[in-house]
Amino acid sequence: RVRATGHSYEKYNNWETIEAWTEQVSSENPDLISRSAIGTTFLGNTIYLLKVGKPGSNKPAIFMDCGFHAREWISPAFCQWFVREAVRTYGREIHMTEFLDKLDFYVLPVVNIDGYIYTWTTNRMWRKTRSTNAGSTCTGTDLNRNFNAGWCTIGASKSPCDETYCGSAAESEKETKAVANFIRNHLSSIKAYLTIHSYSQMMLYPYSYDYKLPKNNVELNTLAKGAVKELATLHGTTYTYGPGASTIYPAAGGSDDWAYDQGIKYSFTFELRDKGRYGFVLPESQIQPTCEETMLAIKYVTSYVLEH
Ligand code: ING
Ligand code: ZN
Repeated sequence: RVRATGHSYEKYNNWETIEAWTEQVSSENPDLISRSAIGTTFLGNTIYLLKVGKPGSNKPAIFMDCGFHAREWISPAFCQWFVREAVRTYGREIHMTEFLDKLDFYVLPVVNIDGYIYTWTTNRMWRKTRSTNAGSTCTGTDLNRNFNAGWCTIGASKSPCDETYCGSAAESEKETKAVANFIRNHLSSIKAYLTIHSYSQMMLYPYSYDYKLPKNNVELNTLAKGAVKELATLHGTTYTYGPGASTIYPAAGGSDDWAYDQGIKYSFTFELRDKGRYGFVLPESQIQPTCEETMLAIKYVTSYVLEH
């Protein structure tokens, strides 16, 4: 059993600590943050969502999730960092102030909570959920193969023992359902969908389930190019960018493709540091530089979305 310890933005926090943090950061910043629950996981953990922004009517929104894949610890660390930067710089930094006045960020700190806990207690390299599979002794579904976007047609497995198991059906997982239902219910306000993974330093946009290109592919390419250029200004970290299928690998059932096909025209998967030296086990000393540079890219995208 993992003990609750003090929260730190420069360390990896276990779920107990992150859960307590969601309560604390929202109660300490009631003018900027409200916490809700959008569902529960297979093992009964609560999936929290933080709405970050100044209250207003008919505000547009940007949805960002972290922790789809259990072992990608830098991802939840970034969502926590982002929320701290939002509350720390609101009223002090002109861009963040404008963002939070004009739009809301929906930040989901950890989607795959059960898997995340398992990486702390049992297997640091676990990727999938921890749901059981009928007729198999193997556990888990890959949440980023479980969305209804060319579901299980390419780059995904129908075998529950595989790392990219797509599940028994699209949205078979409670975690997928929770995210998809929330987004479906807020489609009129959500202008951008951002999902944070690691590793490989890439900024990906649709499609991954097919080699076809999205309608606004030229716009997405230009936006990604600008965002990764901005990211690199801080520490020289280089990102590649492009459509998922041709930039990383073809893979169906991903959340960014699904969000795009729901009509969210700015949909990106970020693959944070590094390029493989440490891989998923990125040292804690890299949390700060990684999060700071990633903030620049997210803020770049946010400025663009506000202008369009
Ligand atoms: N990479 C993603 C994965 O789920 C991806 C790449 C992005 C696939 C978008 C499909 C759609 O495999 C990691 N590191 O998880
Ligand atoms: Zn991932």
